[in-house]
Amino acid sequence: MKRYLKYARPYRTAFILGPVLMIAEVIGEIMLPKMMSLIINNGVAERNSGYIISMGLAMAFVAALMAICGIGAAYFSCKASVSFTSDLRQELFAKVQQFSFKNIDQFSTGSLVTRLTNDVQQLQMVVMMCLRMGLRAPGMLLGALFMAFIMNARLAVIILVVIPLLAAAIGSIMYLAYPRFTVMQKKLDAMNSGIQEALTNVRVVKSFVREDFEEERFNKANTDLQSNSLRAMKIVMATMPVMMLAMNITTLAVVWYGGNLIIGGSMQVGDLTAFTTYIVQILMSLMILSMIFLNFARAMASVKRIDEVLQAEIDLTDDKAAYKDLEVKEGRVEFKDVSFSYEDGGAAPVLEHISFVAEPGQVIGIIGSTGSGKTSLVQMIPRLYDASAGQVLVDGVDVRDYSLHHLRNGVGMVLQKNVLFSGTIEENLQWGDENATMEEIRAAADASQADGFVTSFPDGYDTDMGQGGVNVSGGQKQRLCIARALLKRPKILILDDSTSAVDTATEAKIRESFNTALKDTTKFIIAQRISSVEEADQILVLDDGRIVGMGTHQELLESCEAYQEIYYSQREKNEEVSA
Ligand code: TTP
Ligand code: MG
Repeated sequence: MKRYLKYARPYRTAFILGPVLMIAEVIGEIMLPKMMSLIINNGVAERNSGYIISMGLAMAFVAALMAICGIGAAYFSCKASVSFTSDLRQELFAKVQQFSFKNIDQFSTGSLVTRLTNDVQQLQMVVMMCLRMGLRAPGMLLGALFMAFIMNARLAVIILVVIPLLAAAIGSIMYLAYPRFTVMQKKLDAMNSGIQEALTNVRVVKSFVREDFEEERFNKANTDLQSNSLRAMKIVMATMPVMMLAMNITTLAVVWYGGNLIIGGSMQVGDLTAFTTYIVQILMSLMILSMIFLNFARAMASVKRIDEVLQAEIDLTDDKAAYKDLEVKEGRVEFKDVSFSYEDGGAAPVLEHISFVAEPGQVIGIIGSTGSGKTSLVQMIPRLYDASAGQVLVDGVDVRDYSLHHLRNGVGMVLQKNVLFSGTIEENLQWGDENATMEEIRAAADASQADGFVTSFPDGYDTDMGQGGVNVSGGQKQRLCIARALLKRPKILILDDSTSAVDTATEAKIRESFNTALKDTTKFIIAQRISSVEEADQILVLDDGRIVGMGTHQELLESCEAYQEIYYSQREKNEEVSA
């Protein structure tokens, strides 16, 4: 709860004014029936029209004041709750941005989206409700109860019988509703994840003609959400009629018993009118209270989910970094007996006992069958994941001793699953360096063999990228991603299968330009084709998470069986093609 006060603090004026104005409105609401009874008793019964007019004017004045207070209360409650949750959302977003890959793996993206939108919305609704009615309902309840007892204590006893019964009903409704709302939010997560996956991958869905399958899958998630929402809503639906029934029965009892009192001469007609109004007010406020509680139960389920995000421990931070100001200068990379698995203490490790040294300016080729751990290995250099055992050193310093900012600034990485963002090509390349001049951008694009096709576009570097960079080919996209990484002028450059969609001739040109443009940068090149790594200073051959060969192309050809296998299988294929 304390954590949330922080978000409320900047808007405390609104948080206070809303309920205060609301109380003013409630006081008026309690006064009106009493004034009405005075008009009936003193004005109508005594045929005193002067009294009726003056009291009537007073009532109109109170009503007008109430309206003004009501508008003010609504305005401030709205302002308070909307601003409060907007800040909360901002903080949640910032937190998610800090998440490590591991954190994001734990929540699904769809679930994070639901938490930042729907769950926050639920909280906003309940905060607004509490501000507008949280005080109004109990205030009206107590006020009306007080007035009813003053008017006629014997009659008011009827209400005392009804209240505990209703309270018990409300209690059991809440008890039943909370777990159902929790389930409902989970189903909403599942549905959102489904939508998100199908929409982001709509091209794959279409190319496999899986629309029907996806629709069926969505239908399942959607129906699941529907039935679970209904299960939760059923309880909410039941509340209203039960309360109405209680209200009507109580009113009848009051009118019947009060009628007898009037006939017996111990009560005035005006009092009974006011009394029935108070009864309605009391039961109404109970009904509102039950609604607040219900929504509260629902919001609590959401708050718990928001909390999970806010409280998520970011397992990869630079809090303990010993040299926060240190920058990567040389680009020397050393792995010292590194082992790694994606889950703590999980099944078979993905990498085992990896040790090697990459000297500044060297080209390190990494080759190995799919799933052998190439991507996992290089991800540890910019600390996208941390080693489970052993050490990764950059310039002789453990990567965990750098600030993430400086470490990642020193390492340029072109991911295997790379993406461009919506915006122009120029804007996308500027991710590497936001102050890059047009000349620098063109130089980088030239080195990655992208300048040629970019300038052939009618709009050149101003060409708008579709969402995810859909309007360039796979190979063009890879070349733009390399240019983006080059603009960072990194000390260490990692290309994870980044030229797989580029033809061999163009790829050779890219490698050539690296030799001149990035002479001092340590380059890691992961590839499937031997030709991509042939000229490397050192080639690591990975198999099932272990290094099974290390050396130059010639050395490996002579000594490494796994390497020979890859080499000859690719040569055979080439000969088949040329034959
Ligand atoms: P990778 O390191 O992705 O293997 P790779 O890069 O050599 O394969 P490819 O040539 O196809 O790109 O995977 C090694 C193992 O780790 C594999 O069993 C899958 C697993 N893995 C995860 O569990 N989570 C992840 O995020 C990744 C990238 C891999
Ligand atoms: Mg890979």
